[in-house]
Amino acid sequence: MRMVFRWFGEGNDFIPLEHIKQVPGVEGLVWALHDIPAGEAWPLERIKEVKRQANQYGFHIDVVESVNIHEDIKLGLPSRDRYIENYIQTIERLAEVGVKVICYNFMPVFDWTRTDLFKEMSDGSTALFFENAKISNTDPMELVKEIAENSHLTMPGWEPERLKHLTNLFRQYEGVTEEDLWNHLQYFLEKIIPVARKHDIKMAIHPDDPPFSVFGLPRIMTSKKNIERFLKLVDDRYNGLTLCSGSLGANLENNVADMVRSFSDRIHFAHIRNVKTFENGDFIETSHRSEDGTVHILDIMKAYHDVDFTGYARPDHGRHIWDEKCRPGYGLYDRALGIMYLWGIWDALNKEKEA
Ligand SMILES: [Mn+2]
Repeated sequence: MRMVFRWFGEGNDFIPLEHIKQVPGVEGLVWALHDIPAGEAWPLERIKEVKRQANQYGFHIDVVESVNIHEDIKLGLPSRDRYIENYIQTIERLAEVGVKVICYNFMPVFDWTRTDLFKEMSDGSTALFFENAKISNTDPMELVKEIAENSHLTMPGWEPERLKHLTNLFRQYEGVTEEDLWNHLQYFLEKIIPVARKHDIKMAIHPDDPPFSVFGLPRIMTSKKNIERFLKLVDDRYNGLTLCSGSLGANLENNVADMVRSFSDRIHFAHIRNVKTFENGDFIETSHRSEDGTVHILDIMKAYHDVDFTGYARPDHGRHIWDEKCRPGYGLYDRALGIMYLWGIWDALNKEKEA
């Protein structure tokens, strides 16, 4: 397991690299050029600049999250070929600086959805929260406004420029079924995966967050059965997964530890976090500790250990604790605590194996 830490870039993250350096066992930064709109090729000079910044602190930049996919690709419009060309160019440039894994997702319109970014918990900490009933009663425009006003910094997947056209986007998705989305994903993969293979970059799709339809939009990366189907669309190791325990875990029917064992040779990036799911479909993000949520982090780590996982892993999100001013879900403190929990399990399992 190679521990990495998401960092949103110079001037775009509250956390200095000096502080990330002090978290035990973090070897690399998970990064992206968040200001480049989806569909445009990333400039090589900008990529190299991030590499220089990271290398100064001894971090590698092996993992990129995310190179976002233009909506026209997801919609299967004729203009998609131009955006796929740009995507290929970005892959080639990332290969030039030694990037190994690209995380991306194929969710229509929204990267992820929550109804409350700072929901207070009983201990006074706050965390990202999803309230089912609120989603059914909220106009997506309202939610976008709320998120934009409360997130402190621009959130990936919720860029104001793109979401200005929300009404239009929703109209474009009218009549687009899950089967259509599968077809559009396959079209994309058939163009991209040979390029990724040639450059030794593993493509790692992130599951849908949450793993069910929101605002009536189609969603497909939601379950074990659907992940199996995904892996067969292009049956190549370079067509792989970012297995996110918190996203998949928001549906209690998903057994993430079982998925780790089933898909181990295709998991290139592990997102590890816990959520507490309620019977009415609501869920809140919790600490990493197994007993704080409904996702069995301990079982999941045991599964990764049993399959000799050598890929990259990061604590996915954290709560907001100790009055930290931070991006929702991306404070330093709770993610650092999460890392220590993950290392604690991992080291104990290593010791057990040696004995
Ligand atoms: Mn994730």
